[in-house]
Amino acid sequence: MTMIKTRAAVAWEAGKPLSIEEVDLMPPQKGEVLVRIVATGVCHTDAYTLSGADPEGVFPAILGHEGAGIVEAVGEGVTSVAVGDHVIPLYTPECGQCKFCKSGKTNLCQAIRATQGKGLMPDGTTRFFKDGKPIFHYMGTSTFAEHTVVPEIALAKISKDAPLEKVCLLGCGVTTGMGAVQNTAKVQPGDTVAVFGLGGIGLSVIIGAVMAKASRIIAIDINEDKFDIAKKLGATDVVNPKNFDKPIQDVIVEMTDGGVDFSFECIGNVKVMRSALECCHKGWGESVIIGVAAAGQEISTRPFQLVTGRVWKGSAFGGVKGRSQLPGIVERYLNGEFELDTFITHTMGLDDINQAFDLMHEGKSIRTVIRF
Ligand code: NAD
Ligand code: AHE
Ligand code: ZN
Ligand code: ZN
Repeated sequence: MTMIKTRAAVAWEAGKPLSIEEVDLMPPQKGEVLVRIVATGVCHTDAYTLSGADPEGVFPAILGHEGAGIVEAVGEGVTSVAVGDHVIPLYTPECGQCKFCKSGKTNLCQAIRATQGKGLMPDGTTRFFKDGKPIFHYMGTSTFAEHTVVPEIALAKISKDAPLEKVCLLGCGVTTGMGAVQNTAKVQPGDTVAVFGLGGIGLSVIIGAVMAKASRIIAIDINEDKFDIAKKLGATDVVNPKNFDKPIQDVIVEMTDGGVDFSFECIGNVKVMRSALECCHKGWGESVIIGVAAAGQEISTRPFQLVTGRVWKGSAFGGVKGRSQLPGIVERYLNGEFELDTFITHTMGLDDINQAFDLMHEGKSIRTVIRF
């Protein structure tokens, strides 16, 4: 098999719009798979990396990590997926062999994390080229391309009944929010929850909290346009911190007779991370950081907050082990246990992808799905 031509949105440099162009893609090498991407969501993390704030951001690169597609070819030695299989690329792979996978304590497989963070395939090279010059991969997935090459261990094989233009959102946003509630926090029936930031991630925390039968779900955002959708998904209270002349943590502590059982930061703002911790109940409240903050940003609080029983945690991809657990989450979607349509506020072609970033920055979209 020779190089194929494919269409991709190339991030040539930080802070610049993506450029839609034809690029060359090498065939999948040993342990790799060629996937035709059918649809991809646009997550805030793509915008974060494009902004230049990501210490692992390398350019030129093909961004995108919330996709779904169909296997078109497999490299030597690939046995777990075959041509025609429907797959979701995983930025958190699952090798099953590394210390992290074997620990049973984390989903953070480290088998290929070092090369992935440098925008390279596990052998230290790229598959994408333009005029003979390499273009970096992103999060091991690069879903802003009609075709991409992904390591076998970074593919979840899913049901062919699942609509790829919807379940692509399970490649990041929805799985992350739901999983943070179910796997990281382990919210129990009757627990109270506060969610900071009502984008794709925060709204997915809400659906996770509803599924966990939380008794109260307080949704917080400075953009009140997000409140209707939060209530539709099951938020019991909506709060705009700008409407108060005291810290938002004090407001929530008063609303909940001492604080919530669990809070989730879904913005990437270190000041809000502090509020999210400090609105937790003394003695047992737990706060989960999901938002990604730029290099150089640091969190702070009085250690007394932790001494007196609050717990600070973080969650990546909702603690979900992609290969073994994501197919089951797709089945739960197909069984009607949760919906995805409400998240998809916009759908467009790859040519318009910069508009998807604009809509996100303007606070007008939850998720834009790019359909190839
Ligand atoms: P988004 O831009 O769609 O949503 C962010 C929301 O936060 C918006 O509604 C915005 O109005 C709100 N907001 C901004 N500043 C605020 C403030 N000061 N107080 C209250 N609300 C505020 O983003 P998203 O795609 O939902 O992603 C959210 C965050 O989660 C990002 O930092 C992203 O990088 C991160 N993320 C992390 C993981 C993970 O695995 N840990 C996965 C996906 C996304
Ligand atoms: N390169 C970034 C890492 C940002 C980050 O924390 N990424 C999340 C996923 S965000 C998906 O939208 C993650 O999975 N982290 C675990 C990991 O190993 O990267 C930075 O800021 O350095
Ligand atoms: Zn994401
Ligand atoms: Zn592993």
